[in-house]
Amino acid sequence: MTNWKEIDEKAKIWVREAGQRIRDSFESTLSIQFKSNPNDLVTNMDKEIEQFFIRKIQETYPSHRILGEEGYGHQIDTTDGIIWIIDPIDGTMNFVHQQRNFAISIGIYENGIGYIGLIYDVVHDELYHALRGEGAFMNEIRLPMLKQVSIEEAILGINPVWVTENPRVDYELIAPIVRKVRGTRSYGSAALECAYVAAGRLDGYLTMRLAPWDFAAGIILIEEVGGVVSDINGEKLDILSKSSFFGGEKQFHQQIVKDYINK
Ligand code: 2AM
Ligand code: CA
Ligand code: CA
Ligand code: CA
Repeated sequence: MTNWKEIDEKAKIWVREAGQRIRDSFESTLSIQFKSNPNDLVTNMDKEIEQFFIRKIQETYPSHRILGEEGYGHQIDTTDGIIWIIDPIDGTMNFVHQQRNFAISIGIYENGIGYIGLIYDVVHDELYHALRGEGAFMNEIRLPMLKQVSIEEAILGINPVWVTENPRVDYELIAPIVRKVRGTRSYGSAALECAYVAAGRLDGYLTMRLAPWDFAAGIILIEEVGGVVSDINGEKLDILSKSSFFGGEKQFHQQIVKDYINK
């Protein structure tokens, strides 16, 4: 039997320690590089923090595997065993430009089932965390179950790029949703947006392009407060694949998928 409580305690200590390292780094000069294009940034801190987690995990749990955005973990193509899915800094552009609105995101899965979700808002020292079956918390405060919300009363997290011409989705599909909801917000960190859904600050978060490390923790948090997570078509997410993502309050989620996507 896996001792999830023990893993959870260790993971929280490491996340807070990593957060301290990031806060300390604000004093020093960042080294910034481009990845796939000039808007796709990575810094020395993204890499250092991922390597920090890999060292901790391998020292303590040598049989666990690690999937990290920056590629220092393992090559993973099956969900067997325990896998830590890590985004060392989610919202790197915010980290570079704003020194806020970014998070450390860690989801821990066993045989494809999510057990632990941690999203740490480093600057605000707010740790959103969930343990399968035990509920979700922000620091020590338990997050209440989500309350039913209609489309007209909902706030949706969405990047405006999805209502412009783009290769991933017909924007005429998305624009009516944006027009119908009470309001939209875009924070630039998928993990934080998922945490905000779990905390009831957003009623949903919709995006056409995410990777496993962006949503691995968020799925667990949202589900622990009764929310629903799927791809844009309402289909189950594959935890090892990039895809579209839609997480939110159950009634809101169902209504959007039925009336606007699969109409
Ligand atoms: P990152 O900062 O870890 O790269 C910004 O809207 C959000 O999308 C962030 O969570 C960002 O994560 C993520 N993101 C940025 N580029 C992406 C890409 N090419 N594919 C998927 N997600 C991306
Ligand atoms: Ca990135
Ligand atoms: Ca990310
Ligand atoms: Ca990242």
